[in-house]
Amino acid sequence: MKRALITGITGQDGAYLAKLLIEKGYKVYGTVRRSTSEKFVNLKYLNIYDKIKFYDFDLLELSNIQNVIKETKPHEIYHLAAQSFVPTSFQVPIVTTDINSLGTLRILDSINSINKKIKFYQASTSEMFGKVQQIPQTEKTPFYPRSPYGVSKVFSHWITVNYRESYNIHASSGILFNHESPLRGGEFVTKKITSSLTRIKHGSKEVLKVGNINAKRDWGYAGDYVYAMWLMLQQKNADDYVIATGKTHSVREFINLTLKYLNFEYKWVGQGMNERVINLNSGKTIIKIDKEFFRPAEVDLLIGNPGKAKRKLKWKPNTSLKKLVKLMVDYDVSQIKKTY
Ligand code: NAP
Ligand code: F7E
Repeated sequence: MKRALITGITGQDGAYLAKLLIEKGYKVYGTVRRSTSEKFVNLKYLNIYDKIKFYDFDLLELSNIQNVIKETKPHEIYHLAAQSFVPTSFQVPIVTTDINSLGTLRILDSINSINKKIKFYQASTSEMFGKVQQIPQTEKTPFYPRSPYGVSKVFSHWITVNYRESYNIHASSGILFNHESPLRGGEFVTKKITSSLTRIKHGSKEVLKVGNINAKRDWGYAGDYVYAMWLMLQQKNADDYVIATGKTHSVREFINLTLKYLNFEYKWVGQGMNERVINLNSGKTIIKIDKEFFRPAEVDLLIGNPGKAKRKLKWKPNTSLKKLVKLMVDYDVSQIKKTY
């Protein structure tokens, strides 16, 4: 039986990847940072909580990382844990760097000293492209990160390449573009939009406040993307791959798709910081622009070319943005119905 260790199993990707690996017959071990509040919502939602063995773990603690690897003896490590929210990385850049950059190095160095045969997946990101130097972005596009998060991931990306080339470790880096799902963290823009507009549709008086609605992202579905992670570790040779849909849409377009799916009659009015959305049935403003949600430096446009993954991994995205919106809103509606 193959053993896989997933760091960050309580996050969005950790949950979908754990489900995939369990279905493939793996014994799955998951790392968890202690906290006083409930952490297992995603794993319980996917009905896999009792199939996973959990280990206390923090990327800041080298001996803890080494002990978990020694105890679980994994064939594959999927390193998904990170401080992954870009705005937070501007607030806590040093902690972000320690977790994301040095945390990755701590794992790679542990693999190198404990068992070089362990295969390693690094969760790299399109945020490394930042102020894009080429459209669309490929594995060869130069990086120009625009946040401490992006910079921290450039380090973890290159240290993965370096350990692969220096010590012959099967270490692959997936340069994943934004991917979303019903289990996406609540502060990311897609989930913030679908959950808030769903509540408003069901009677909430709140106003959805957003930042730069003209930013464009290449959004895919997390369920499709974790399959690419697994494929990377099944290849004879480790390598780096862009995982993306090849299509880009603005935050404004994502809002429009959500409003339409929820059957709102609405109108955009005003301009710039005064732009807003009015619900034509109630006459009330339901979406506003708020400067609080703008970033010190923005990534304006991301669009990936997944050609290499298509050719070499035989991977392709299967979920359109419209379908993704449907998946997310349907889940948000089911949560509201469960509450009342
Ligand atoms: P996520 O939902 O934010 O999950 C992050 C996970 O990391 C959580 O389980 C979190 O645990 C854990 N973690 C954070 N700090 C830690 C620490 N110091 N020690 C141990 N665990 C820690 O992220 P995701 O969306 O699933 O993304 C997975 C990975 O892919 C991340 O590395 C992210 O940077 C990267 N990525 C994501 C995307 C995307 O669009 N989703 C795209 C490209 C790359 P807690 O539950 O304790 O917070
Ligand atoms: O922002 C704009 C915001 O926070 C997307 C992480 O998983 O994907 C994610 O990073 C865009 C940005 O994701 C709001 O300015 C407007 O341009 O959903 P996000 P992200 O920053 O792209 C990458 C690939 C990762 O690796 C990261 O870990 O939306 N935006 N208004 C807003 N963003 C947020 N969060 N909230 C708003 O109100």
